[in-house]
Amino acid sequence: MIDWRNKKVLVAGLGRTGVSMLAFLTQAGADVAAYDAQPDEKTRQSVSGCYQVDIHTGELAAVLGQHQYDVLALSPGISQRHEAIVTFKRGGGVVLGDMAILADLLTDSDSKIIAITGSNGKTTTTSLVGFLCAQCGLDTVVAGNIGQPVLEAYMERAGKAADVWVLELSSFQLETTPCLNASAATVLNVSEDHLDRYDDLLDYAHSKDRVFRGQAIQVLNADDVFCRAMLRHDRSVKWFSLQQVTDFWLNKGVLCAGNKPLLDYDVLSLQGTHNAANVLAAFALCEAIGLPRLQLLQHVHTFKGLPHRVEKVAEVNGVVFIDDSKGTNVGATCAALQGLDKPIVLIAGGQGKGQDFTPLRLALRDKARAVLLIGVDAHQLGTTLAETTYPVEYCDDLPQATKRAFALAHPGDIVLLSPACASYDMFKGYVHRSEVFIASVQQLQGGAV
Ligand code: UMA
Ligand code: ADP
Repeated sequence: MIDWRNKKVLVAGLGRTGVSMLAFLTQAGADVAAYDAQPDEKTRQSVSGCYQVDIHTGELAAVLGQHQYDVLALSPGISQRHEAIVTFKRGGGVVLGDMAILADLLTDSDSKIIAITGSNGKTTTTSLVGFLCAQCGLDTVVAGNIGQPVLEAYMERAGKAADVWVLELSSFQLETTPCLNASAATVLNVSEDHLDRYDDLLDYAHSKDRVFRGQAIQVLNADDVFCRAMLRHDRSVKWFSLQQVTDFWLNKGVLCAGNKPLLDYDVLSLQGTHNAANVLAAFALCEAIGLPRLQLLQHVHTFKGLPHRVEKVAEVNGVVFIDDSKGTNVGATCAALQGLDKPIVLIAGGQGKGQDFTPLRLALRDKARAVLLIGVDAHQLGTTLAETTYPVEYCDDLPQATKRAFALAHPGDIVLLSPACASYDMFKGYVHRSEVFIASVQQLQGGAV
């Protein structure tokens, strides 16, 4: 385990992750300083009040250049391809994130780690796996990209070991994790996301593949070409699929394990075939750490899906409104469209993150009643959807788009908010975007929600 005493560490980024690293590292005896490009006043005050550390701001290059740090403890929001960080590493500096620090802390413990990444379905699968582990009687911690930073969760336990850590990891977190050494790990799927931080899709997929470093049992999606390529021949593997006979697969609406039917998918509260893939992956991960199948089958029935993910929020004059504000990339929106079998008025747009929107053309074909576009990259999306058979219109904001969607929808249609984009150009986040959508639906004439 790392001895942090007398290590000179710069914690970069003072969001939730940075503050948790600061708290842990000061407690572990490191000589810590903090950096944030633009810390807000509240953070500045609470950090200097609680930890008595120097807070550097401005250019990271200048901060790293002026002081001799051994370790840069990096928040996921800061790319380690930052020139200053590349120079720091070249000079022998070590860059670690909170996941790497946790992995080090758990090195000699009996706690298991289940690690979940992928472009879409991470939070749903992480919640389901956490739920199943807890229902099966394991002392379970669910943390990571899902919300609570892992070191915050670790310190909350005050030294009490957990049976299992169920971790959601983003590609950013994996970049700063040399070896997680999970017991079981999955990459659920790979489709375009965060291309503003990667050279291309392959580069992004490589960062996801890091989740398998160590000895983890691999849970792999047989339907995804990138995931198939992640197979390590020296490992135990469990495959899942929506199309082909594998360890866990969907056969005409029935979840199966090899040639054994397990249960009908439509008895679960989850919507859409993409969520069937998440359930299959969750079974595979739980079985990989030894949970009994009978117990998993018993408990999966009581799992409710998560809000803002293909969630029906209202029906007004026969038009159903579905909130998929968490559909923040093209793959997610395509999956949401594929899982719904009514004519759809789609509301999309926001920050495109450098994605190629072309797959939406196919997903919308024969399904779209109309598409309404909002946000900073609306025109880029609109250009991709040019010369399609359905109307594509631009709206100033989400309330206007919702109103227009209702006007264009026929009774029996669905109005789907699934933006395929990040929300930060117009909203505080995807939850705020949902709130504005739901409030706009409530404004509609006769809108009993
Ligand atoms: N900052 C800089 N320089 C920069 C960028 C940011 O100094 O170049 C500073 C900001 O001023 C801010 C701080 O860094 O004060 C924010 O740090 P952060 O962006 O790493 O955010 P955290 O609050 O630590 O939250 C992070 C994850 N955020 C990101 O990856 C962007 C959260 O995932 C995660 O829940 C949390 O750690 C706990 O693990 C959010 C997310 O959007 C939900 N994730 C992306 C996704 O799911 O697609 C990857
Ligand atoms: P993440 O945490 O990876 O963003 P979520 O579970 O929050 O994933 O789901 C986000 C969106 O991704 C959902 O609203 C849905 O549109 C889509 N989605 C969920 N699971 C899958 C999957 N297995 N494959 C493709 N798309 C999915």
